[in-house]
Amino acid sequence: MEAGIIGLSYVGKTTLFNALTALGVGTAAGAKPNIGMVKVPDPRLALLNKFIETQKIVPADIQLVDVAGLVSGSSQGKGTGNKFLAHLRNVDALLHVVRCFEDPDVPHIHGSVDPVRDVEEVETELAIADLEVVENSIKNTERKARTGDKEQKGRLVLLQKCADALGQGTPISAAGLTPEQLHELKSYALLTAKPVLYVANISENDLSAQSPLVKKLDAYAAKRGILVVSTCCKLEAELSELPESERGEMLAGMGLSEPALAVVARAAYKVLGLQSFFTAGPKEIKAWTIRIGAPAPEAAGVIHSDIQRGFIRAEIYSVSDLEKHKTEAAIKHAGKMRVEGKDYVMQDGDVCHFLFNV
Ligand SMILES: Nc1nc2c(ncn2[C@@H]2O[C@H](COP(=O)(O)OP(=O)(O)O)[C@@H](O)[C@H]2O)c(=O)[nH]1
Ligand SMILES: [Mg+2]
Repeated sequence: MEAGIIGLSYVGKTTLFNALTALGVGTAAGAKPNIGMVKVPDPRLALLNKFIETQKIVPADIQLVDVAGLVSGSSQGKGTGNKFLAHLRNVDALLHVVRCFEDPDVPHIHGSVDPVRDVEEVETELAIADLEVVENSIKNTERKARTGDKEQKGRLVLLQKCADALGQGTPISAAGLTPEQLHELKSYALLTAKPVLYVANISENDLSAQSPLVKKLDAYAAKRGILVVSTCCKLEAELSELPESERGEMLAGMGLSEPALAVVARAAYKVLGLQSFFTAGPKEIKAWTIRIGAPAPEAAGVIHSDIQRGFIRAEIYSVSDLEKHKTEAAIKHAGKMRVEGKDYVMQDGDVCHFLFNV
């Protein structure tokens, strides 16, 4: 999975990137994006390892892309242009960092902190960038549709609908399109069609996220059905620089039970409709990512296309079965090892052995 970090300048995007990746990159905004991999924390991996000895543990990973701040009006030719948005076209989800902290030492491009104004400004810029893509595609499609091509004519109607929505500042994700239409638009990689998660960057003096600024953002997000995760990026970035053994103490001092990475990763999975399943054996215990609702062969295909192609059946148990019975043999003995076929819909936390034949 790949996630892109967006927001205005000086809101804490690169600080969040550092908090999540522990890469400690400089915060000067360059032309090139910062790219880093993060391992998705999942306590179930260690739990599996309590009962199954293995050589290595492999968590799922997310690739993070951190770009420069959006410049207002630049997409209409003012300023330098939001060209760097191209780096975000292929991400699966957007983490929209919204500044909710006051700090006289950190300038705000508008001279005051106002999360809702900022969010609307960024979303307008994304809509404008998408509108440009859609308008160019309309021109191309019109040319093709003139030959009487039915498919192109249908496409033209769809693109026009997108242009109308974007022109009113409505993101594609809220334009009332059917899943089929959204699928048809995939190749245009529209930014406002991507799932979004707001990351409220809260002040180190407001770790319980109770300031009026956060509440304002929460209310706005609730109206739009968007999930908000609150985190103090600055403290989290400092936390990520500590040796693992000292992090627990700092977290406790902040009144938190887990670092931002765990919270953000979980929320990103939720927003994207994703879940995890595991494979566990003497060579490795590994977490894999699939969409909620995926049938067993699709899960097999995440491991290898051959396993999907030659799928026969899967033997499946849950992490809690292992906790209760301690070994796979005991799970089988207790009749809890399930044999599932092609139509089985995968459940979060399934531990699988796939049987296949190619
Ligand atoms: N006080 C405070 N400062 C922060 C916080 N998060 C980021 N900053 C500071 O804000 C400035 C801009 O942060 P940066 O991550 O570079 O913002 P970006 O332009 O969005 O990438 C830096 O000096 C950070 O140290 C925070 O939670 N509290
Ligand atoms: Mg930055």
